[in-house]
Amino acid sequence: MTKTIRAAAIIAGFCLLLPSAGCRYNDAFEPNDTYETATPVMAGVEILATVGQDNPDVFSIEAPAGKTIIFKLSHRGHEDCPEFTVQGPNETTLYQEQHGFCGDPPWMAETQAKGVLVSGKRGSGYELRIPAGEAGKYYLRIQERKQADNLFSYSWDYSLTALIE
Ligand SMILES: [Ca+2]
Repeated sequence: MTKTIRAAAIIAGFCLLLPSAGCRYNDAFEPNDTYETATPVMAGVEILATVGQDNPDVFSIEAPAGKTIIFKLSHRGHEDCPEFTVQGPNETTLYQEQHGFCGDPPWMAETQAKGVLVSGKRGSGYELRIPAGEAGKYYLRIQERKQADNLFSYSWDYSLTALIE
């Protein structure tokens, strides 16, 4: 075992024991916590990312009018507890889930524009289908839900693929 591999293994072990150390939160797309700093995604290109509590991830995609944007997310590890928000052009909220704890199922929508379809559940991935009423930028915001009793911040490793059909 080389020194580098040994050091990486020690850090990985430390992160498992102490997730609050922040090591879970490093993905290639930070900072992307706000709509202004959203990570642009290309249709059909898979993104591998990690969202942490108090560290939301925002992605944007350009869509022409009349198409449907499909966000597909799948579980890759850690705590699968996402809360989704979708915003369209002109800061229109098209979908917003109720805030709550991870253990508060079912996660109901607070806002759901006409034609928006959301399916999936913990462990099996999620799919959000968003009709693009007008051309422009659409945003997906992912927030990790809290647990009622967690001492340390949780995070979720996921993959995201956006499609335009
Ligand atoms: Ca983030």
